[in-house]
Amino acid sequence: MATQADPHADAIEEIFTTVAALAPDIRDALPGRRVQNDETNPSGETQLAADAYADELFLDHLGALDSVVEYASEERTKIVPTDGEEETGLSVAIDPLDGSSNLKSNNTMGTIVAVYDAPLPAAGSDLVAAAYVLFGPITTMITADGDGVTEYLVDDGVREVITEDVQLPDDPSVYGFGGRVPDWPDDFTAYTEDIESDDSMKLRYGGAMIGDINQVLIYGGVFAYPALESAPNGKLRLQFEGNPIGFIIESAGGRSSDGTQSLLDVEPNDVHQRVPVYVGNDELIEQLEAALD
Ligand code: FDP
Repeated sequence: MATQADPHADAIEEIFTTVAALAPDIRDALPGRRVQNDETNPSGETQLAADAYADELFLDHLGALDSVVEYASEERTKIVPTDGEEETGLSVAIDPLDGSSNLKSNNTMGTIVAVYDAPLPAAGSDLVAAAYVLFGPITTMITADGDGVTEYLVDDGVREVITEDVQLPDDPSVYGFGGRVPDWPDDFTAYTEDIESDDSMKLRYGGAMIGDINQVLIYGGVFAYPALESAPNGKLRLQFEGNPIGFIIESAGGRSSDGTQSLLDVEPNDVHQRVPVYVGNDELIEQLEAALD
């Protein structure tokens, strides 16, 4: 995994500060933007007015930073070159509103940010930082900069540290698996039955990856959006979801996998490519890779 290179420390801080500062704007914009746009996103999913609004807002603000040379978003087809410093600039890939189908039912959603020291599409090993904002009952932000994972409260757009050096607890207790159960491959189904038969584990699935990931980070456990019979690469996207979440979970002492290798080792070939995502406590992902072998 990449570690934070000193030359990028200020740039990473500037990107994190910008993302946190926009959180109140995003939250304030949600009530009037729960309706569907006439558009679909590049993955063919229905786009809400809130998705499009958040994407424009992040492009305007992150694209204006000297430290950013490329902006890519789950909501737009093409990578946008920005006016940052060619020599030192970083590439930002963002899921502006992960889990936005939860907006209608007023459940958790979030923003995911991946910061790569390479042109997009980039490998997880090119990540220098990743973060997410969680719009739950309160707004929190998790950051990983190669030097540890930190949880913040975001109050009025400003970060206040809640927990430094966040680590997955050693005694995992939650699991959440996406996709329709009849669409799961048999080997994955067998794995889920093993997890379910462990009476220390509880099902917690909210349908917004970022909320489900945060539970794994706080309580320990396993999250999967698996390869499906109908979609062997699953649903989630490598640049915007798999890589940054893999980076954060591995930075917090856990493990990530696409079924056979770390998500951070998956070869990038397209900015919107999908990847099966399995993350959680080390032993649970080891058990999963053995089950899928
Ligand atoms: P959404 O479509 O609401 O944006 O990546 C997209 C995502 O949500 C994830 O946040 C979530 O884990 C997954 O899709 C949910 O998919 P299912 O509806 O298939 O459960």
